[in-house]
Amino acid sequence: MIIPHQMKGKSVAILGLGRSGMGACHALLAAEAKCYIYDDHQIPDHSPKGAMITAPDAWPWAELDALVISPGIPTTYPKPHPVASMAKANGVPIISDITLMTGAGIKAKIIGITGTNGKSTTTSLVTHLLHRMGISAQSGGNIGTPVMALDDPGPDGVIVLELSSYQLDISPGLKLDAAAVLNITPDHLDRHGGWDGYVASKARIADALPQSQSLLIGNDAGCLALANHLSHQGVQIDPKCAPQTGLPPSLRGAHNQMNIAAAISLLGQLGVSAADWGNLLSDFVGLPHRMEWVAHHKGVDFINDSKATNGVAAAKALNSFPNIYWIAGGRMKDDVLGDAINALDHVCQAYLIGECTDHFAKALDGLVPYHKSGDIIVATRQAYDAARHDAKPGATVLLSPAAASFDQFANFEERGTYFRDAVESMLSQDHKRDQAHV
Ligand code: UMA
Repeated sequence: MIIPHQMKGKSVAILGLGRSGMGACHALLAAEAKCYIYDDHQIPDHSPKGAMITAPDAWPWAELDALVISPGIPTTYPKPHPVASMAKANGVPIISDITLMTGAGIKAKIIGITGTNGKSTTTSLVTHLLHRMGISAQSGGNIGTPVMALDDPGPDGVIVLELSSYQLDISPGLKLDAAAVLNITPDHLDRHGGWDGYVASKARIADALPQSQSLLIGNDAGCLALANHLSHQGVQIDPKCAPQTGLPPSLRGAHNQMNIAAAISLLGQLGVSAADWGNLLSDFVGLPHRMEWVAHHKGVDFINDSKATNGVAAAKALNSFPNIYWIAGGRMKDDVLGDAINALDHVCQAYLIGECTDHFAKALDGLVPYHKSGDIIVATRQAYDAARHDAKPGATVLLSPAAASFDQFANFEERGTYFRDAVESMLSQDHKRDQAHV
């Protein structure tokens, strides 16, 4: 755990008792700060020893030194949470767990990675490369581990942070040694008051760098728009610095070239280099639900890309495999299939699931054959049978929904796990049937 000794004796309120709020609470208590904590939806049965669970109306606002707010709670758009408004009215700074962490005198170098897509993969890539080179490294932030739960790996080590736009908006005082913005496409616009606000949030990462360090930026239109908001010089990431061969399946596709190039460039900014990056990357396992290889059976690969909750992300997977039997659908985004509509060249047939089935069917009409499958189990069976029947080289049953999961699942993780289970159970049923016929 990182202990924010700078907060010793201070009074801090915490709103939101999820991963980041609870992480901040434990760390603040260890630093001997006074903690007032609250959650609108889930108050824990046992509060951490020494913390006071009190409704914000009863907080001693005049005494508070900071409000630590969870990144999912709006402070501005679409409208500020009432407690954020109370903090502003009382002149109490709104901060995140990340502000606490970077103010804690960490000895390790800190890398920050943001962007609309690819943040988690790039964060994992940097961490993987550091480990493979024998350098002590930890990753946290939006990737899942709350930052206060990390341990400082010391002056020879590195902390790799995945930073969301939500986190960048509430992390004054953030300090980084190197940083990258991978790409920017419309997402979370309601939370940022529109496109300009979203880009401005991403630009905040530059303010965390020392003057001597350039911000690494991607090469899409969003990153070009970012240049207008930057306090620092931006340097474009060169995808050519990524190795082309020896990469595992989870690192296929042009988007992964960018992620790898960003990882190598970030390490370069810390003075870390390697003679053979390809060799170091060859055993990178990849992240669950992001072009995750699930199985290979009778000439067909199964890939779980449940994390692709929008058309931009799905287009990347659609461009990465040769003959695709595509499972898509869920709760539709505003741009329907978005970029995915321009990435259908490798799609043999589509299998539509969830709420947006009719809208996706209309968009695909005349472009690729589609089936209204309804749910993942039916879609997986239909896609596999068609792939076996067609027997094309590199046939891939790909779940890359281009839509949110909330119509049928709690989140994209649950959807991806359901797909994995559907594949496993289908292949095991087929195996039993084949055995019975022998
Ligand atoms: N809550 C309130 N009032 C509200 C809203 C929420 O009290 O009005 C409470 C909830 O009841 C909950 C708590 O706030 O108990 C916060 O829950 P949370 O899930 O929002 O936050 P954490 O568990 O702290 O998770 C956060 C990040 N969540 C968000 O940004 C929404 C996690 O990113 C991150 O991994 C974690 O901190 C550790 O750093 C997740 C995410 O969905 C992956 N990020 C978004 C994305 O990637 O698109 C930005």
